[in-house]
Amino acid sequence: MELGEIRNLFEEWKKRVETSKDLEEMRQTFLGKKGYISQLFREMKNIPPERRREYGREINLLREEIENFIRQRGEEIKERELEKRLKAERFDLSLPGDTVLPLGSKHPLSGVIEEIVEIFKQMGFAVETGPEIEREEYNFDMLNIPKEHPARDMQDTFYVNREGYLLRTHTSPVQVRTMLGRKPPIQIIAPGRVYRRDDDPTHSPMFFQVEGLVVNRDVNFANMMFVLREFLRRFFETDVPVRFRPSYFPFTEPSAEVDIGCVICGGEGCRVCKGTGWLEVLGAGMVHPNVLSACGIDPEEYQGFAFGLGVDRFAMLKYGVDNIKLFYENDVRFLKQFKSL
Ligand code: FA5
Repeated sequence: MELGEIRNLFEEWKKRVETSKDLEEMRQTFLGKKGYISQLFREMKNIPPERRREYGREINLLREEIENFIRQRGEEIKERELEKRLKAERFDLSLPGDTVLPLGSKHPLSGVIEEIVEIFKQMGFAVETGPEIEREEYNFDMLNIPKEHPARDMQDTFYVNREGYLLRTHTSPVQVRTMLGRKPPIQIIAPGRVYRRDDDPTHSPMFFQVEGLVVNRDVNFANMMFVLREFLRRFFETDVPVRFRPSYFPFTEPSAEVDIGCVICGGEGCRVCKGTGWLEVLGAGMVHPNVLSACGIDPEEYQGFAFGLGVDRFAMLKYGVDNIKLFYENDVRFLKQFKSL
């Protein structure tokens, strides 16, 4: 074939190259080993020697032109094809992946503890903590419960394998630790786990309490009633019926137990409130002078009130749960219901 014909062919190809496949075909046809350009070079021997130089130059020019065209069109095609692919394969980064890991949720008791702590913080209380393996002295003796005193039987205790230590039966030893550690004014709460040999639908061997302690000059029982009523109103977000019953704790005098109207049955009487319509949710009272003295605080100068509430009971009432065990069995079907916490 003549150079002129090949140039014409090139012009025709130029018009119809659309894809990178076409372009590759074109490259083979013109620039490949058996392509037109090689053929033209092979014809060289049939060209009269005086024309060869000129002939060679022309072929090279044509080859360069073809190479340039292929490079340029190649880039265009690549860009167009990429754009097309990106359009077709749009990634939606907001779609969930194939293997969505199940998302956990906050345990209802954790949620309730956080809520209780938040309410007391808003009322000016600071947060304290104490150990779960506690000194017997702090759990009992310094709280005005001497050894052999029948009051120790009120809280059936788990003892540990070390003389003088036990699993704390209430959060009240944090009162002792706080008073030993600093001088009044004191206004603290202490959330934490406690342990007792108890087991029924409203009693668990391990449960949660939040202790409260206020010590200052001129603190009285009415202050305590106000704080507790206000807390209950904020926690249940309604004016729940509250009653203060005279009671006995060795570490407070006078003492009270606080009940709220059973929200499970609306006060009609059910399994949870044992038919009474009321549920005991906390113990409270004025800190006994013996306790203040044992902790180095002069009872003539200072008074205090204290309270201890059962977190599990609060959670049961808030969410209408009729068996405390549900909080500890980790049944996902139960826990899932508290996803919004
Ligand atoms: C006490 O533990 C006192 N330390 C509370 C206190 C503190 C009184 C400061 C005065 C001053 P009580 O044993 O009543 O008191 O327990 C307090 C609350 O814990 C109860 O009202 C109840 O709501 C909850 N509670 C008691 N035993 C269990 C249990 N086994 N399971 C779940 N909740 C319980």
